Amino acid sequence: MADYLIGDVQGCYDSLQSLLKKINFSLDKDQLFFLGDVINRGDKSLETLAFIKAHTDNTSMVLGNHDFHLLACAFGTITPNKKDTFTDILQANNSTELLEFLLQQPLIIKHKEVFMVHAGIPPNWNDSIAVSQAKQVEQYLQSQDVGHFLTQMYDNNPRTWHKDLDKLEQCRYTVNALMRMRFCQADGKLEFKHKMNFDSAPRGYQAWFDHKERLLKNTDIFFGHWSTLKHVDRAHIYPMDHGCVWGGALSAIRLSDKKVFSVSC
Ligand SMILES: [Mn+2]
Repeated sequence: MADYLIGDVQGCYDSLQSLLKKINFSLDKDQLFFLGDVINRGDKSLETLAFIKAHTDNTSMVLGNHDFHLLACAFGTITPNKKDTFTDILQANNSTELLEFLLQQPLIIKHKEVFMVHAGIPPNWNDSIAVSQAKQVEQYLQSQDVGHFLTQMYDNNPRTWHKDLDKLEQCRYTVNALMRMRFCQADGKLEFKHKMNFDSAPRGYQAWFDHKERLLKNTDIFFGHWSTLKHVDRAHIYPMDHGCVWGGALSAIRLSDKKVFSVSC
C-alpha cells in the first residue's frame, strides 16, 4: 500500500501512464493524489480527467488554476483563450459528468497530517484558516450559483486577506492564493507578475514558503504550479510540478519515504 502524490499532468496522459508503469501502480494497493492542473496545454485533457474520474477508489485531486479556468469557461461567462486545449472535454459525450465531477473537487487535501494544494498556503494562515477558506470556495462550487460565482473570481484583488472581508472577496483571495500564488509578503499580500526562480523575488516579496514566521512551517506541504522551482532545499516543502508539459518531467513522490519517481516528457 502506498500513497503517491503527482505533479501537474496538464493533459499529458501518455506521460502519466508511463509514470504509473514506473511506480508499478496497483489498483488493489495504491492511492494517487493529483496536485492540480490535471488538464490544459497538453494534448489529452479528456483522457486524463476521464482516467481520474474512472478510478475514484484510487484517486484524489485538488483543483489548480487550469482546472478552475475550465470550470469558469464551462459554467461562467469566461471564454477559452487560444492556448487552452480543453475543448475535448467541453465537446465530450460525457462532458456534463466530467465537469460535475470537477466541481466536487477540493482546493486542499489534508491527509496523514500533510497538506496538498496546487500553489501554496499563505504564510499568515494556520491550519484552520486554510481549511475553512478552502471549504468556503468548495461550497460555492457545489451550489446552484456556481456560474455567477466563477465569473466573479477573475480578478487579482484583494491582494491581502482579512476575516472581515465580504465572502466573495475572501473567496477571490483564496482562489488566487491556493491556486496561483508564488511570491507574497509576510502578511500574505500577493504578487502575480513574477514566475521565475524563488531566488529572484521581486522587491519586498519572497516565495510564499520562505517567510520566517510562516505559521505552517512545521507541516509537510506538497504542491505543483511552479514549474521552474524543481528542487528547493527547504524543510517540509515539496514542489512537484517538474514541467512535464514544457518538456521537463512528470513526477510522483511516495509519501511514506519521500522517494521521487520521474519520467521525462
Ligand atoms: Mn498552475
